[in-house]
Amino acid sequence: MTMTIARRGFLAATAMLAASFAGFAGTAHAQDKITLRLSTPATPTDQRSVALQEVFASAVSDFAEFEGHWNASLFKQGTELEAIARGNLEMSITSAQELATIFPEWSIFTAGYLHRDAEHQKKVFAADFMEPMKKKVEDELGVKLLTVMYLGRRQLNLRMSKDEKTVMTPEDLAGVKLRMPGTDAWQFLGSALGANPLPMAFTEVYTALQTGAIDGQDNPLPTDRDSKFYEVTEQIVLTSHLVDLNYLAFSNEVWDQLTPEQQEIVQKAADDAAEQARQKQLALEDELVQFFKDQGLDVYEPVVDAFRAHVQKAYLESEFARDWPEGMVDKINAVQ
Ligand code: KDO
Repeated sequence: MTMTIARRGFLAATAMLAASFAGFAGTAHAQDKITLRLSTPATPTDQRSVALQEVFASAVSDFAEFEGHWNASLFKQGTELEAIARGNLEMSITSAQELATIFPEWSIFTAGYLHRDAEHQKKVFAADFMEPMKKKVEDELGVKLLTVMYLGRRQLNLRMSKDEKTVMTPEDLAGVKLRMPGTDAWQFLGSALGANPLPMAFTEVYTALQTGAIDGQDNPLPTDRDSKFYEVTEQIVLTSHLVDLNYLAFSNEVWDQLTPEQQEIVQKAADDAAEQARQKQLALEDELVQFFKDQGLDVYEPVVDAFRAHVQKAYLESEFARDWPEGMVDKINAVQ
């Protein structure tokens, strides 16, 4: 069942009419619930999706029906924020890169080697200095960022064998066609790493690796396993170039129609789901190196300091950095 807030009154009235014609009353309970449709390119087995289905859906079930639309089956990757703003969608798992297409200051969180780890990411999101940035997204886009979801440390994953191509420094990536998701901020990260970035939607990556349309892609290890990229690649280079995150985005219009108690439940459900997913992603990141080795892939560390220096220099000298709020990098670094 698909029901947006705007259509709720109409549908509830229709349901009541149908019930009275059928000669019984009080059967419209399911229709009274708000439907919370979430659209994401993530698979249903991604730990963030699992936590939303297991934790979030049940916590809000007294007054809302959570409907997850995975594999970009409802909206294409990158179009979800606009869909929420227009009242066509209630929730998404958005990224700083997507937010940066509308609010350039969010590109600060697209910079490589900025967040130190999952805990740092969580504390930064909760910091006071984030309030004006979150408020602007609410006021100007009508999107509430409920919580931060840990995606994991992004690693390079290439089709070529290590014998064909060993990657130790950014120079070794010269000429490598590296798929990055489709926004400027993502493309910039690809070039900052030393590669030739190529924009492509997440749902097309497996086939592109299989056919050789691209030489590689970058994602955290849990995603590489979940989307079976290991079946069509030969090596993983542990650059850890981005401690990646997503934000659980929620329609402000829907939020405003919830009671304060319901808002509290939704907020807690979001935080609890994010925490479950965070812990599972972290555990998977530890376990999966061996899994990929068992699948016959080479998994190794490059000279991470060389990547860090190259990437940080590229960002600090970039156009992006001009849009970052004054002193924000220092504030982020100071969060312990
Ligand atoms: C991807 O397209 O590589 C990416 O990892 C980008 C993230 O911001 C996020 O959208 C993610 O895909 C999807 O949730 C699929 O896991």
